[in-house]
Amino acid sequence: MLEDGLEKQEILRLLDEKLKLDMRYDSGSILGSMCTEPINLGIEIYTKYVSKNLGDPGLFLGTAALEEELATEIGELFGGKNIIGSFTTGGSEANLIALRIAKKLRPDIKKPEVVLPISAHISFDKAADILDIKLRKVKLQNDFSININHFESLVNKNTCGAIGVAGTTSLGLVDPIEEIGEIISGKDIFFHIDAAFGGFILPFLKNLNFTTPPWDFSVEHVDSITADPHKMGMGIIPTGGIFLRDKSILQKIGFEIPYLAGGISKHLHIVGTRPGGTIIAFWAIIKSLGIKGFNKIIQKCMDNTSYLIKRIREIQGIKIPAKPVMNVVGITTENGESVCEIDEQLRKRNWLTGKFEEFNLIRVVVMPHVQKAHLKNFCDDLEKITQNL
Ligand code: 0PR
Repeated sequence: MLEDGLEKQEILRLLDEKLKLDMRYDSGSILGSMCTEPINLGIEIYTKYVSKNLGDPGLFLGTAALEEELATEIGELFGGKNIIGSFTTGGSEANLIALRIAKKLRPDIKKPEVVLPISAHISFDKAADILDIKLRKVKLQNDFSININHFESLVNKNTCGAIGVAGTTSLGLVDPIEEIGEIISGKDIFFHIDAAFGGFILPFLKNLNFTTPPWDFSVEHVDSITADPHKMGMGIIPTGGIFLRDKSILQKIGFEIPYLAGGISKHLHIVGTRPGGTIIAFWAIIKSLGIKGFNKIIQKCMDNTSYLIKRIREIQGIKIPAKPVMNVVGITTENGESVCEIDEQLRKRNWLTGKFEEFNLIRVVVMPHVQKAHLKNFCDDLEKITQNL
């Protein structure tokens, strides 16, 4: 540490220099991220309220009430009524909270198990490791949809939780939530939906008349949903969210913190100190965009997604492994050869997509920062690469 502090100008100069290494969303190269640039109003509001701490909600009663209001509003967007919810550091924390709930609600099970598709996000492996839960992974079929019979066969007397994904990390697909609901019906199994990515796109796709399978609280068996503002919600990093149908869960298994300056409080979170600014910013983002604003953003992403799909279908040697439901597009080889060489060549040309070796696919996420011109350049390069393989 320096003896004397630096002048602001010098600090800004140093940071500019050091952060040159970082990529920018607007560079056009980032085609594999699920995050994007938040809208300006969100950034402004976040900076204004940066010191609010919901780890001690009694000190920030206004912010706490605003969080409640926002969660109810989002619960309604997700087909529920009087939904309670809370904002997290992201989807991983929300999924960890959900698995903890599943385990805690079934103290009678000595060796708890959770059934989930193999395509579920790695955060469930982390959560299971921390909570000592055994994961039972459901196989996928050739078209990357889950094998529902396999799902059913994995449910047993030790199953405390079932997971469905609405917007898979690799392909943006939506699991058959109603069918999973039927399988676990009447079995006292907690049913959690991971819509970390899909949560803030599926309701708007429905408005825009895209085909969207049922995935939310409108399916009666669904107990909780993860949905992240910092993905398609255009929110500030970090903002994730967990939404619950049953209000009594917080009282039943929340952690009680007795010594807070603002007074006793109960929460389901892993973190203690918790940003209020990101939540206030998301409240403002939702108010500012409204349904129409979100529809517009999603329409643009889907137009670009259609363009990308069309171009990929015209390129020999590669294909789309599964029909995209949302703005996530997989690319795989026509003859089943590894995508690693294509991925390497793309990286050499500064294209930053995602590679999923277990499914042999390259993933493009057509986020709001992705422009059609970027996709055109990307596809032109992809064409050259595949021609020379
Ligand atoms: N659930 C799903 C379905 C996800 O796709 C993710 C993250 C999570 C949960 C966990 O969310 P947090 O990362 O907020 O804890 N999916 C992205 C992924 O793994 C995360 C990501 C984001 C990766 C931006 C790269 C990136 O540039 O692809």
